[in-house]
Amino acid sequence: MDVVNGAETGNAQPGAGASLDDILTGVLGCLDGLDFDCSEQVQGLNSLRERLTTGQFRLAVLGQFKRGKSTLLNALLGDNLLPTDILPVTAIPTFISYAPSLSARVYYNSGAEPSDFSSANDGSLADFLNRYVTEAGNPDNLHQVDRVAIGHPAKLLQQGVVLIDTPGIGSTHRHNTEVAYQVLPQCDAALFLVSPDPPITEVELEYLKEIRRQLPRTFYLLNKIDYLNADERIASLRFLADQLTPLLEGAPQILPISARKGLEACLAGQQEGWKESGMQQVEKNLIDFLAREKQQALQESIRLRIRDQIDALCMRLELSLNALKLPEEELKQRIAAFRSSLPDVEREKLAARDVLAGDLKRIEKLLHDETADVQKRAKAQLLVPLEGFFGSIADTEELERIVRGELAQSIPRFFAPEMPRVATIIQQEATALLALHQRRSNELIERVRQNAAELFDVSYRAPSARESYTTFSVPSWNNDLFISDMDPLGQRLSRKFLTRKFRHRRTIARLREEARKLVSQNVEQISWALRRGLEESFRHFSADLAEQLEKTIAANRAAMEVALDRSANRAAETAGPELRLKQGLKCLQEQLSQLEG
Ligand SMILES: Nc1nc2c(ncn2[C@@H]2O[C@H](COP(=O)(O)OP(=O)(O)O)[C@@H](O)[C@H]2O)c(=O)[nH]1
Ligand SMILES: [Mg+2]
Repeated sequence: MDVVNGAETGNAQPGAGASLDDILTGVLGCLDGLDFDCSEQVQGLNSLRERLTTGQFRLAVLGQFKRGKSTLLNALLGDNLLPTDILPVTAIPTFISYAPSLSARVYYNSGAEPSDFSSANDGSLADFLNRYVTEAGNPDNLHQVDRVAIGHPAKLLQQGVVLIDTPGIGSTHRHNTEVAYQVLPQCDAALFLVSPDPPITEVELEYLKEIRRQLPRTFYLLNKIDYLNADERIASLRFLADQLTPLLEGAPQILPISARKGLEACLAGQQEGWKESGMQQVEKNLIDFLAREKQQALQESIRLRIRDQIDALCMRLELSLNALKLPEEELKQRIAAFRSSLPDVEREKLAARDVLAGDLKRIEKLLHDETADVQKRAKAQLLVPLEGFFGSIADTEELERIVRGELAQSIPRFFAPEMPRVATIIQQEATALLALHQRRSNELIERVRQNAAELFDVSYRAPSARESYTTFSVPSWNNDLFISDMDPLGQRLSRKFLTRKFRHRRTIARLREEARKLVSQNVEQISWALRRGLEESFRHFSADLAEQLEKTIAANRAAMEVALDRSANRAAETAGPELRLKQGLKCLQEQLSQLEG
C-alpha cells in the first residue's frame, strides 16, 4: 500500500522481524540453482517479504453481506467514509491505513496505472469510493479494480494496523464471495461480524472454518443489537456462542455492538452513546491487542504462509530425489503404480460429478417449487383483485385506464422484493452445497498428492491455503420488470368496429389475458435467471475440479519422471541433478527447522 507511508513501520520489532526475513532470503537462495520451475513460489515468497518489511498488521472485517462491516469500520474511523447500504455495496477489498491527511488510490487488475483521488476533480472521497468500490458504481467490477487503498488520519490506525473492508460472502454477486475468500491469504487477523436477524447461517459457518484455517486470530462481534431487548440480546449471544463453540477450542468471547449507533454517537461526539453501543469496548480490545500481540500475531501469520511454501517445495524435491535413487525397474513400477491409481481418481471424479448433478436437480426442484409459490401468490394478490374492477366499472376506457394503472403499481410492488427473496434462498442452498463439494474435491486432489508421496516415501503435509472457490451467482441479473405491453392496435380496431357491449367484454378478456401474461413473464424472469446461474456455477465448478486435478497429477508426474529421463539416458551425467536436488532440499530443510525452532 504505497499511498500510505504510515508510522507503522516503526512498530516492527527488529529482532523477531529480521529472523523471518532471513528465512525468506534463505528460502529464495535455496531455489537459485534448481532446475525446475518454481516461479509461483518465488512470487508468493516475495509478497510475504513485502508484508514483513512494511510491518503492517492487516485486520479484516469479514462476514456475510449486510451484517454491517462497512458501518463498523466507519465507526472505528469516526468518519462516514465507506459506502454502506441495505443492498450489497462493497465489491472490492478496501485497505485503510494511516496517513496524516485523506488519500485514496485505486489499483487495477489490468495493470493500468493506478488512479489517485484528488479533491479538486473527484468531489468528496465518499463519491470517489462510490464510483470504484460499489456494485452500483462498478457493476460486476467492470473497471477491473483489484483493490483500493485509503490513507486516513484516524487515531486507531496509528497503532500500525491496516483495516480491510471486504465484500461479504453470500450476496447474489458471485464475484463478491470469491473476493471475500481470496482476500484471506492477505490478512493477519479478522473481526468476524454476525447479526441477530437472520441468525448465523451455514454459509457463514463454512466461511468461518476457512478463516480459522488461514488466520491465527479472530474476534467475534454480534452487531445490530439495537434491534433487541435485554432478554433477546442474551438469547442471541447464547445461540451464537452455541453455534461457534464446536468450531473453536472453547467458548468464544463475543462482543455485542451496534455499529450504527456507535457511528452516530461518534459523529455527534457523544461519549455515553459510544460506550452504550459497545464500540468503546471493541476499540479498547483492539488497541490492547495491537499494543500487546500485534507483532506476534503478524509473525505467526507470515510464518504459517512461509511454511506452506517450504512444504510444497520440499515435497516436490524429495519426490524427484527418491525417484532418482530407485533402480530403473523399481522406478518404472512405482510410476506405473501411480498411473494405475489414476483411474480410481477419475472414477471418483465422475462419481462426484454425478452427485453434483443430482444436487443441482434438487436445487432446481426447490427453485421450481419456490417460483410456483410466487405464481400462486401473484395470482391471488394481483389478478384476483382485478375481477373487482371488471365487475364494477362499466365504462370501457375508464376500465382500461384503471386496470393499467393498477398493474403498473402492483406488479413492481409485488415482484421487486420477490426476486431477491427467491435468489437468496437458492443462493444459500447452492453456496452451502458447493462448499461441501469443494471440500470433497480438495480431499480428492490431496489424495493424489498423498498417493504420490506414499509411493515415493515422501512425507506429506496438507497445505493451509486453498486455491480456488466456486460459488453461486445470478448472471446478468435483470432488474427490469415486465410492466405492460398491452396492444394499442387491438384497442383501436375494437373501438372502431365493435358494438359497445361486445367491445367491453373483449376488453375485459384482453386485460385478463395481458395481466396473466405479465405475471407469468415476471415469474419466468426470476426462474430463468436463477436457473442459468445454477447451471453456470455448477458447470464452472466441475471444470475447475477437472483442471485442478489435472494440474496436480501433471506436477507429480513431472517430479517422478525427472528420474525417468535419467533412466532413458544412462550415459548422461546423473550426479549433477541429484546433487542439486539434494542441496536444494537440505537448504530448504534447514530453513524449515529455523522457522519452527
Ligand atoms: N439497526 C442497525 N443497522 C445497522 C447496524 N450496522 C449496520 N446497519 C445497517 O445495515 C445495513 C448494511 O450495513 P453495511 O455496513 O453496508 O453492511 P456490509 O455489507 O456488511 O458492509 C445498512 O443499512 C446499515 O445502516 C446496526 O448496528 N444497527
Ligand atoms: Mg460493505
